[in-house]
Amino acid sequence: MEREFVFIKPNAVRRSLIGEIISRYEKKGLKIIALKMIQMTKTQSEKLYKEHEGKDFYKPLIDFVLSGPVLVMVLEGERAVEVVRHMHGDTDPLKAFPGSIRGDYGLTVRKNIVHASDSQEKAEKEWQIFFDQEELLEYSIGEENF
Ligand code: IDP
Ligand code: MG
Repeated sequence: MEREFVFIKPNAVRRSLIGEIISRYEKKGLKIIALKMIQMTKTQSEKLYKEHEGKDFYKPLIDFVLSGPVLVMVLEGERAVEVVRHMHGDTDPLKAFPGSIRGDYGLTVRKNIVHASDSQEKAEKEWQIFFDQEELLEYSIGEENF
């Protein structure tokens, strides 16, 4: 089983898309093992986007993710990293296929609705920015049915 770190970006929260997005993960068979709504801190955002420091879109991206509450979560499932990134679609909502979350709800690259870590290693690092180990819960969703 893999774990994937995801967050729903502030514009999606403001647009009342939380339920719609979470519902897709549930229906797909991914298990939500941690979830909370937070106002991200500057320190957390800089840790999360460290790889993009110095790029032209970095500062506006940080300002954007701090512009309002976000939902951070950890999803668990077979091949969760690849599955979630596939469900999210291309970073640019224009290139993301209809049917993907960004393809259906996104319009611009910066405000592309959702974030997901791009590897298992990154997922482990990224959830630790927002959660303590004991916040990740163990329970069954009848995984044998998926
Ligand atoms: P990802 O979110 O699909 O993994 P990354 O390349 O890691 O994409 O970029 C992180 C975030 O930075 C993107 O989700 C997007 O919001 C923003 N971003 C990436 N490239 C650009 C750009 O060229 N212009 C504006 N924002 C960008
Ligand atoms: Mg990325």
